[in-house]
Amino acid sequence: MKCDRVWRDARLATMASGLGVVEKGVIASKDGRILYVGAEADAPSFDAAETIDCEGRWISPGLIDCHTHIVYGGNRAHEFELRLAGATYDEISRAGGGIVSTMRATRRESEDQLLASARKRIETLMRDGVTTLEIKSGYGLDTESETKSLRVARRLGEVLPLTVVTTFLGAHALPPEAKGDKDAYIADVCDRQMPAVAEAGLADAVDAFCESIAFSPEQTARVFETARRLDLPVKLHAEQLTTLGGAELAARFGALSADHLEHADEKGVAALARAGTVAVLLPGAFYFLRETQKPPVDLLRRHGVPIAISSDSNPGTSPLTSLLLTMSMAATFFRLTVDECLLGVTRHAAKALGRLAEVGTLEAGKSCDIAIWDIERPAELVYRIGFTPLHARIWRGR
Ligand code: DI6
Ligand code: FE
Repeated sequence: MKCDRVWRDARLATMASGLGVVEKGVIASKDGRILYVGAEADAPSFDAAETIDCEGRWISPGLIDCHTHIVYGGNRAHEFELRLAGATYDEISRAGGGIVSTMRATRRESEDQLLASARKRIETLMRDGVTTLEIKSGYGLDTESETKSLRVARRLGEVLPLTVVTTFLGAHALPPEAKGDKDAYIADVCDRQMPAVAEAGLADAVDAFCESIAFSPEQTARVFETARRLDLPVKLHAEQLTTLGGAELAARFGALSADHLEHADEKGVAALARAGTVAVLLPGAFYFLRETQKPPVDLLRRHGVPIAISSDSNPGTSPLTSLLLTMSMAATFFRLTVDECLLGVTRHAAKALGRLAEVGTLEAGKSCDIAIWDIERPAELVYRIGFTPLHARIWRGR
């Protein structure tokens, strides 16, 4: 069988069902896609331009970080100091800090500046084996700055060797010029921002922050109806701080994912299960905000909702740029198993992005995005804190 590259003598975690382990496995790639994956004993003979001996190392699908706000201006280290001195996230937001302070910095910076700072953070994620990354807007909060942020996200996907999936999050917070009128701002999101974003092909999905401190379920539904008209799939920041019915709302619109979910109840979880919506858990925000309410992992398991986990990389509530550390947090705080953590950054994360046909498992026909690890057992990927055992990261066969 003619192909470009062969990785042999590997232990595969294909993630095709559970970990999907194959001992003495082999992967062959052609034109950036997986041509063959499976046991060496069953493999055809390959005529490869290059053969790599993995010496028994583990190979997993390239990791997928399916929820980030990684393009932004400035940072919020000063607010962190205020919080250490006793201020709460809420108090800081109401005093003009929080998301709005990042909005000011993001509006001020040029595309090149935003690109340069995001690039460093993404390169850090890539050292953990990340090959697919979702990036949300939501720090521009007007047409000009939202499209600017999404253009930067698209450019990052062109200049870096990884796949970038973009999400329009205009309904993230209220900008000061809206003067407290949330309905008028949502009208701007629906009538101007989202059509401009869709027209320019800048977003692969639409998200909103449905929360007492952000937008109501009714306002979120308006955003989703507009997305539906523009043929864009939706996802939702739901039930992070309070139970508002965001999970059911997301399910009603057939959302790809509902994210956070610390305060989701059984009705919400059952609705996600029926809709096939992925639950994305974000332990970095839980850690950084010192939350105590954990997401309802047992309910999610019982109802068979696929669980993804993600860094939520953002300057205010999760300044986190390691997906391996995110897995460790998901295991330690939320008691996810090793298999659940690994599924959460591969197969289920791909599903949360609507990309499972393309990435997320080692299967013939998919993009040849793989991570090769210097480990003895998969648990090492979850167990270590602040160490990356990545041996090599392959994106589209290279
Ligand atoms: N939920 C969050 O935790 C972040 N955004 C969101 O919708 C907060 C982002 C920030 O504080 O900058
Ligand atoms: Fe988020």
